[in-house]
Amino acid sequence: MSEALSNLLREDRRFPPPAELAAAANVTKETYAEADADRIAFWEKQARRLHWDREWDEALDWSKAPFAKWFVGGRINAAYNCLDRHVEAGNGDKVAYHWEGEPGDTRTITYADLLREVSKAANALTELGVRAGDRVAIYMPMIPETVVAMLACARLGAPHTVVFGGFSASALRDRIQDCDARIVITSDGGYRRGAPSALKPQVDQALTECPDVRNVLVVKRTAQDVEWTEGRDLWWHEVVDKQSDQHTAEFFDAEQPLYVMYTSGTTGKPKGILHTTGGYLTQVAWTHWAVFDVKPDDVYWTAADIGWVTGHSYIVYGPLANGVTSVMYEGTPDTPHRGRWWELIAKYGVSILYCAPTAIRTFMKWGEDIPAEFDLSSLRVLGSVGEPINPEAYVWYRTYIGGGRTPVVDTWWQTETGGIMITPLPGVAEGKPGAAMTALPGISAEVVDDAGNPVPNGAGGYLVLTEPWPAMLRTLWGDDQRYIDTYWSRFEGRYFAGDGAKKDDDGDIWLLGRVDDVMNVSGHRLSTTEIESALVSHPKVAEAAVVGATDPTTGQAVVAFVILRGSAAESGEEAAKELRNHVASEIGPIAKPRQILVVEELPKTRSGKIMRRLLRDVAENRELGDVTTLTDSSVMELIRSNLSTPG
Ligand code: 6R9
Repeated sequence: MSEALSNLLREDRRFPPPAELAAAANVTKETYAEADADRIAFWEKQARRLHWDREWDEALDWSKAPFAKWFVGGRINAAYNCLDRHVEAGNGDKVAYHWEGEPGDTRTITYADLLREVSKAANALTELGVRAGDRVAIYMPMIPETVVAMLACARLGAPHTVVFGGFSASALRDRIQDCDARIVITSDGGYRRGAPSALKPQVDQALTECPDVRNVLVVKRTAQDVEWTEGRDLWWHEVVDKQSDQHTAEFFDAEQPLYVMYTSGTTGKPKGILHTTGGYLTQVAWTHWAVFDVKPDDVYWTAADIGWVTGHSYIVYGPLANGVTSVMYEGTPDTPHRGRWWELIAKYGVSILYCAPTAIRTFMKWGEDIPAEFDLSSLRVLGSVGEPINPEAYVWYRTYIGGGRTPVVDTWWQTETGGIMITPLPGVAEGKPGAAMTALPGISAEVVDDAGNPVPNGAGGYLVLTEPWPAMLRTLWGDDQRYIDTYWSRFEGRYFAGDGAKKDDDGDIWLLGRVDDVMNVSGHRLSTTEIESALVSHPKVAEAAVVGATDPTTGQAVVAFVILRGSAAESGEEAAKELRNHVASEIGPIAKPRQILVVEELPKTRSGKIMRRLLRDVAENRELGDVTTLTDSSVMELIRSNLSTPG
């Protein structure tokens, strides 16, 4: 950690905010002082940017900490705030989404269109028996119906759980079972890399073990053949299109569950992060407006999947709550050519782009000549999310995409935090490549040592959040104890984020990656334990250890060390191939190990814990660290001598 950091801190390039942007910025330096003076009053003011049917009696009830209630007694509807109020204010003709399919088909959807579609879908879900509090699983490609389905659920007070379309049937099954969803919304498939890819077969497979699912609503996107279970499966267009496009939103308690989003933890079982309505919407709406300095004429694009929290907060809820025009793109950045993103920016006049460092590093690899062919002069703010952005990628992004003009906001947050927490503000901060800088107004962060004491400037430790915030997770679905244990037990009274961090000499925060057994591959969180359990579920595998090794493109890459069972050990190369596919089918292609190293033993401490730190050294080809706590240090020699095994 310290080595990585001292390299980072040698970075001394600085980028002051453009004068014009700073002069008209939504948020200024004074906002920090205002929030410092009264944090709760600050958030109340931001909550009033939304429409409440009834205002709250108390802004924060923290009496049962760490279980928070925000805007107690307030009544609100998220979909009403995202749609109806803009239409009622006369902005129904404003474009909500410029949607672009991968094959090049397009749809322009105004706020009025979206309200009509969401109303129809809400009526259809009601007809299917969905009531407030019921969970609905959504397993979809990046098409407008995904947003429609989410908002229809929100309108009815039925929490959605969106499962990333790249996840496998068994991952889908686990999530449906964990939150006991009775309705699944999916599509026949979507377009990826120039071809239709199927989703319905995974749903069919998952549902063989989810007997309580009553109905599957299927959007026709690719028109590929699908298996059909009569009585259970229904075409979206047959059920939704015939409905009335009028629907009156009901207002719910501010703490009505809005969604459950599953994310990897340090054990094999994914955690169902629960977000509720009033506080969540307040923070995502305000942060979207403040961090990206969003103005009424902006064209905003979060290039992420809706199946991740970034998509929930900054493709759907934040931009819609602010009545902004967004771009939504279905496919991959290199289909049909490597300039697709830049072509879209030029076509729609995108002014704000928000994406992940892994994408930026891929574009760097493809070369700056590609973006140079397109007119990117509409861009005025760039954002980064998902993992630490290395200074080279930051500077490349600013230079070749932002034309050297645009601030880059490096936004730190998590599925659990719901919205952005630590970031520079584009009209205020002097950008430092690689630093997430400071907690937003109204947010309290600290870097602490092992004993929980704040570290001085220039030192590293663990990132904690010291005060509750509006969009914080309320609990883990069905597991209050795990919520307390995971986040609130490491440091008394403070939220433990699981990230290492450092304060530089100015007191600005630099994020240094996870300190637990969670990997970050292309901005996606994967649990080492989850992949290990997938590997050992294969009959050929005796034992497995997985580490995240630094990777120039994906940030980290999955490297697995496996011990094969007796007779399987002879065919290492073949087994490695089989195991990579096995992991893909158990968890999803994103979890596929980059490398599988077949070994005869794994390094363990005396208490039997696998020493992943040493394995990471091997995977990254570094000198070995201290091995004295190993039961048998010759194990490492064995591992090294086996490194030639192809993966
Ligand atoms: C929004 C999102 C959360 C984890 C988080 C951290 C890493 C996210 C970062 C960052 C450094 C940033 N992370 N943004 N690390 N700088 N700007 O990514 O949520 O999928 O839950 O991941 O991602 O390690 O703890 P999620």
